[in-house]
Amino acid sequence: MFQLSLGTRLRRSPYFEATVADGVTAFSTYNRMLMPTAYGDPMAEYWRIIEGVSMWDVAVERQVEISGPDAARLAQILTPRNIARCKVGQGKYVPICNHAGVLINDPILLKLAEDRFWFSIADRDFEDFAAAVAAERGLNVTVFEPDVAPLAVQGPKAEDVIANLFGDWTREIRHFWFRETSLDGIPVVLARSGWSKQGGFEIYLIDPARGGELWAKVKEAGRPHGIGPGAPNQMERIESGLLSFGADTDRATNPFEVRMGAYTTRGLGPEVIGAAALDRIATKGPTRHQLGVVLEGATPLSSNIDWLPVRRENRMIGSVTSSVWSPRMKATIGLALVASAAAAGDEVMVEGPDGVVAARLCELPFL
Ligand code: THG
Repeated sequence: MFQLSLGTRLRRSPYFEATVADGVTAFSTYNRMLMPTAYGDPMAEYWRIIEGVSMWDVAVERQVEISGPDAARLAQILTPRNIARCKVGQGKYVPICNHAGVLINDPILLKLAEDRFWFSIADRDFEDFAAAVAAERGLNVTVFEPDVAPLAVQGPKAEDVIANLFGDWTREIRHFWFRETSLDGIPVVLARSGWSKQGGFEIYLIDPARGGELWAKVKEAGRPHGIGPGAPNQMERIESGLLSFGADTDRATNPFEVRMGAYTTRGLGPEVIGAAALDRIATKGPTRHQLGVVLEGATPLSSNIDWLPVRRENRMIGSVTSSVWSPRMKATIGLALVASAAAAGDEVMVEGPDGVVAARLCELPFL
């Protein structure tokens, strides 16, 4: 059809050559980097995540590091979730909001030391925002993007692969917790995390010169478990109800609308960006919410590049923001951002690229 023009603005991952050697067939862009999205066999890639183990180049999940005497204070200013009790070695899923309470990122926060944090960000610039806030508030911190490159190992057999590589102590790591360690001298941060609900780890590579080496080691350790290359998977993540920031959110989405209300804290006070706005929204109640949608008929929708209008009794009530064929549900399913009055069980019509399709709203996750 057409090609993506490469250039120095579009950064490559330390695993780039390895993914090309392993047959990558498609890339997307994310945080101004190339992100592998497919290796030519979508069903094999899906079932490896569900039943086996898959390895993903997710170097696009960039780290924004905040360190220095005021680092903890700035980290709390930047997220409306109370992180006072976050321990060194612990990660937390934290919304980032603007002053109006609109979601502008949904990173995982890693507390590396009392005065050192990483925000592992979604596809939206954050470094300049964090640095500007630090300067405006007169805080004594350093804000920068270290060249750290996560490699995800996901699926029910991921734990065995990681234990084989790093040792059995890794089986005790709790969800979102991590440890700084090394693999044959390659410095990494090892975390139990990842954008699937099938279990797994993320190996944050700290020396970008050693991407090929790390990729080869994971591949070798995974061989007995049938590991293969993959990527953040639309089928699995929609079945599991995981949010894709920027795909399922728009320029007005607040955390309550996309099931992130539980990751916000009331009454954090005026220093925290967006906290007062979220307190007000919580009192009034959000105007939209996110539900699942199951489409009738066995035909997958042919396009996923636009939000699809959703109508109930001929009135527009919202949009399907992402949709996909679900191999386990044997139906086309999607995430819908709809008016708060719409509820699970409601019959709706979705305006797909090939015509209008009947559908029913449901609770999330699907599986
Ligand atoms: N890994 C790393 N960084 C990332 C992502 C990642 N940064 C961007 C993006 N992905 C962040 N988004 C998410 C969204 C959801 C989850 C993780 C990252 C997630 N959610 C669970 C859920 O919603 O059920 C659990 C949340 C919880 O229990 O706190 O795991 O993938 N490094």
